[in-house]
Order: sequence, then C-alpha cells, then structure tokens
Amino acid sequence: PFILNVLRHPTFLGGGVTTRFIEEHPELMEFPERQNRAGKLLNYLGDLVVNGRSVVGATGPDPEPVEIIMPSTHYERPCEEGFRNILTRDGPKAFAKAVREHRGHLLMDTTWRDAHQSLLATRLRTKDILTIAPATSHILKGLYSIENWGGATFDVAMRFLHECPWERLEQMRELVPNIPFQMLLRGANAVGYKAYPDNVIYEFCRTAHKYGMDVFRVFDSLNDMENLRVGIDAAGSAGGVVEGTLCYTGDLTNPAKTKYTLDYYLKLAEELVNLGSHVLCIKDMAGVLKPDAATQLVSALRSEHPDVPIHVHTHDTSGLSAFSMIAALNAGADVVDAATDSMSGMTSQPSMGAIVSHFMRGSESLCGINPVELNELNEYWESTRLLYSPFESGQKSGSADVFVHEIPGGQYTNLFFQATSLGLSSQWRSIKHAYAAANRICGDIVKVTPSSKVVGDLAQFMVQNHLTEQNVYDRAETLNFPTSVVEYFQGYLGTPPGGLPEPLRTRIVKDKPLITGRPGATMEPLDLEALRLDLHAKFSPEGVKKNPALASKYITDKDLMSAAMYPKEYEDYRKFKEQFGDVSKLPTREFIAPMQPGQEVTVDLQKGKTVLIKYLADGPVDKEKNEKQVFFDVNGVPRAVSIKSKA
Ligand code: 3PY
Ligand code: ZN
Repeated sequence: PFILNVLRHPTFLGGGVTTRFIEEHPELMEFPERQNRAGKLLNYLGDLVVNGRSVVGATGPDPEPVEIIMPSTHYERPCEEGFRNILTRDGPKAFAKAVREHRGHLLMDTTWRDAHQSLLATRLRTKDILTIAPATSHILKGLYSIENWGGATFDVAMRFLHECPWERLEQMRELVPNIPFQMLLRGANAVGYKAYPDNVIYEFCRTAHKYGMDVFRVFDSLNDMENLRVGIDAAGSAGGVVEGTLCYTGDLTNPAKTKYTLDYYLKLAEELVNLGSHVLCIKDMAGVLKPDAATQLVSALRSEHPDVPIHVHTHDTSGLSAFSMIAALNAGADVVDAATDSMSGMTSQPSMGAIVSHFMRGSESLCGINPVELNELNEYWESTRLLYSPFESGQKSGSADVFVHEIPGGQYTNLFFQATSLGLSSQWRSIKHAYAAANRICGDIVKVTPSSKVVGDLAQFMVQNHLTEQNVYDRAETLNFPTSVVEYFQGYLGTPPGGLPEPLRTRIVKDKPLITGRPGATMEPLDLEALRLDLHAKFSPEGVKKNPALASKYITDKDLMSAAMYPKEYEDYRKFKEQFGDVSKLPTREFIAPMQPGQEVTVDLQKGKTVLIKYLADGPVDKEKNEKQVFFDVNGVPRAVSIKSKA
C-alpha cells in the first residue's frame, strides 16, 4: 500500500519529488484499514455459538423470535416541525420563553434513556432506536424534548453494547432534527460516578452540544451547589439549554420531616436560577413526590419564578406518578416526563398514553400529541421490548414502600434483581430495610447516582455482615466499610445539606485525608493532547500510529471524551471492535443469543452493502488448542472461523 500511495500522490504525479518527499507527506504512511467487517462479525457470532452470550451480560432466557410491529405510515424523511427550530434559530433563552408561553402541556419522552435504564439495565441498542426514529420525529413533534443520552447510557453503550455513545447521538440527530434532545449530566461527575477535572466537564459538554445535544439536565447527587455550579456553567457555555435541577427527597407533606422543606427547595431553586439555569427541574429520582407535594412545590416555584419554565421528573415505583405529574401540570409546571406506555410504569416513568389521554378534550389534545399515533409507537416498543427479555428484572408490581426506603428507580431494579436472583425471598426485604438505615447513617441524604451507590453499598454491606444500624455506629472504627462509603465520608462526592455527620465521619475516615470544598476544585486539568497521543499510539492504524502529527485525524474529540470519562471501558471497547467489528450492525436477537444451525441474519454493513450470514454448524473441539471451528455461509460463500473455547 505504501508504494501505491506514493504512485498516486499528486506531488509524485506532478514530478516534484524531492528526497524529503516522504518526510513532508506523512499521509503516505496511511494505509486503508483492511476491510474484513463481515469476517469480524463471524468471530462475534461464532463466539456466541461456542461460549454462549456472556459477552453482553444478559441473564434471563434467550429472546423468542419477535415480529416487530411498525407504525402504519412509513416516514421517508424526518419531520421538520418542532421546538428545536426555535432553539437553533434563537438560542436557549428564546427557547425557554417559547416554552413558558406555550399554551397546553408539554412532555419529555424518556423511552430512549431513563425508561430502559430503569427497566432493562440500560441495554437498549442504537439500532432499535434508529428503526423507530423517523416515525418518532413525526408523531412526537409536539414534545418539549426526547431524553436520549447521558446518565448510565454512556458507559453501558461501551461496556456492554460495544457501541460508541457519540455515534448513537449523531445518528439519532440525523433522523430526528426537529425535537430537542436532552441528556442527564451528573454535575461535576458528568456521566461518571466521581468528580472529573473541570476541563473535562467543560470539554465534555462542548462536545455533546457539538454533536447534537440540546438540553442538559444538570443535577448533583447531594444537591451540592458547588458541584452544580460547574455543571451548569459547562452546559451553558457550551451553548446548551440548562435545566438546573433540584433533587427531591423526603416528603413535603409531612410536617414531622424538617430537613427537606419547602424553604429548602425554594432556596435551592433561587440559586439555580441565579447561576443561569434556563429551566428549573424537579428531579424525583425515586418517585416519592406525592401529588399534594407536587402541587405545593410547583405552585411555590411558579409564583417565585414566573418566567422560568418548570420541568418535573419522576418514577412510577409506587404507582402514584401519573397522578403526581398531572398535579404538577395543573399547578403550573410546563413540562413533565413520561415514557411510551409499554416502557412505562414500575421503576420507569408514568405512561405517556395515560397522561395524553387525561388531557384530551374531545378530539383536542392539550399535550399536542395524537393518542392514536402515539399508540403506534407504543406497539413498536411493546414488540421490541420482547427482544430484551434477558434484561428484565423480574419485578412484577409497583410498591409503595418506596416512600420509606427512597431507592431511586434505576437502582431499585438493579438491587431487586441482585437480591431476588440469590433465590432468598427475604433478601430483598432486608436490603430495603438496610437501605433506609444506611440513608440515616449517611445523614439522610439525596440518593441518586453516585450518592445512591454509597447508600446501596452500605446497605449491602450491612446485610452481608448482619449489621444493625446500631452496630454500625458502635463498631464504626473497626468495620471494613466499602471504599465508596469511606470516600463519601472523606468528602469525595461533596457536602450534603447539614454536612457529613459527625462523630461518625471521623470514626470512619480515621487518618485518611478529608476533602474540603468541591472535590474537583483541587484536581489538575487532564492533559487531553497527551491522552490523544497515547490513544493514537495504541489504536490508530499500524501505518500511522508512530506519526504523532496524524493523531488528531484518527483520535477525534469524541474518542478523547470517551477515554477521559471511562479510560478502561474505552480501551476495551476499541479492542473489542478490532476483534469483532461493529456489532451495533447486528439485529438485537443475534447480538444477544447464539444463532441456531440453519438460521440466517441480514446485516447492513453500510448503505448499499448488505451481507446475508447463515450459521451452518460447529465442529468438534480441538483439544490441543481448546478451539472450535464454526461454519457459516456468507452471501453464499462458505466461511469458517476458529473460536477459542472459554469453557
Ligand atoms: C443517573 O444518574 O443515571 C440517573 O438516572 C439518576 O436518576
Ligand atoms: Zn430518573
């Protein structure tokens, strides 16, 4: 390829070759990557046949064959009408103003983010989103936004789906140009579980906005204003709409609860608005915002901030959430969150169909969404969800004890699954009790990623070690607490309202350092150019990786941000892709479960390049090499791959 590159080079063709020709033209060392995309996918499919589907972390039974139900209208092109036009034309302030002035109720659809994070362990694949994206662009053109990125979707995309989260964002953007996209940003923790240096947070928001993100819901897991400030400033200076967020916990309607009062929330909201939030968000991550509390809180915020849109988020864990969202809208909230019916309920958001139906006045839809068309999206998701059966948690109903333990939606499903899969029916009950106790031990805090992980880890530690709440206090100095708990007490997540509880703090932390002030404030900036060179040397094509001048051509700002957030996961993702190719192209069933002999799958490798892969059979184990041959037929041509057995 090098000789070919030289022969094709314009300078060479023009006869202007000097002895420094090669040095002056590093691109001569760039060789096209060997295209063996179908072959790599055979490695993946073969690996599933030989080793089962452990690669994707699925646990339930294999999905049955499913007939995917598509909407009755085929939409060739995306819709052009929607709130995003105001945003791109006139910016976030004009967008906020239009939202305030809008007559009728607005919704955000969480199906592409929180709903599957809460119900299906965040495993929804890009392919299944893109299939329904054109129809969504039309049917949901009246939405305030679609929540489709951030939260846990970023790391799960790389870790388990072997997809690039940025490609997902760009592809969704292409198919849905008209509806604002919304992401969940964990303040100074971005889309991670810990604080990052400030330059990473700013660069992350800038990159997200550049590739299509519009609205940034910025929260902090302790409602710590210093952490919030960084996230809000980063999202705002990136050009995004900032939803400054107060995380709701406790119970406003209970006069005996004196920590998280109306005054507490009003003060928080005031600060969020002063920091430059375009929209105020009430984030009820556990689903404990009762209808009367929603009315009180929204009414008070509405009268204090008449010009600021209010957006309310909840989870349906108790079963009350649609009622609460209707109460919020009636009290003057501009937007509430809901999910496609078949992806709603329990630990997910309330059903969009239910809320839209509630607000029908004859044939007029006060939410701006046609319920008949909406149901067509619901049918798509109802059938598509069946493909994800291995990731279902097994939870069968909602439960009002969430008002006691306050476990947030996504974590609830996770803990439920872990507890019940042990086969001990009492385990789940113990975890819920311990979670409430762990919350008190931590100082009665807001529980949401990552503070919810601290409380969850402490709860599990207590259950495993048969510790009561009193035991923890009595033996704090000698217990070997999980790292997350110790770091929380050191101050690594920030400061909860009322401070970290003493004397427990001192007794747990002992001689470890205490973090005062914002954890990220003392971090050195991450040297992004050094990171780029490092990734270039590791992952760029052989012919160019030794030439640092070509680093930015091969390692993009998107790659950099993935690696800055999740260094190990990013590297694993790249190595996986080198070995197995772009598995995001596989249909979900074949991605999750081994093919059966005779089964065929069509894969669109790129526009106009489709391969038909048929799995034929696997051979005997080669005992010496611990390998198996797996036989396929690709577009009619027999192919065999050798797969190492992990047994
Ligand atoms: C997340 O941080 O991922 C959440 O969904 C919090 O509610
Ligand atoms: Zn949520």
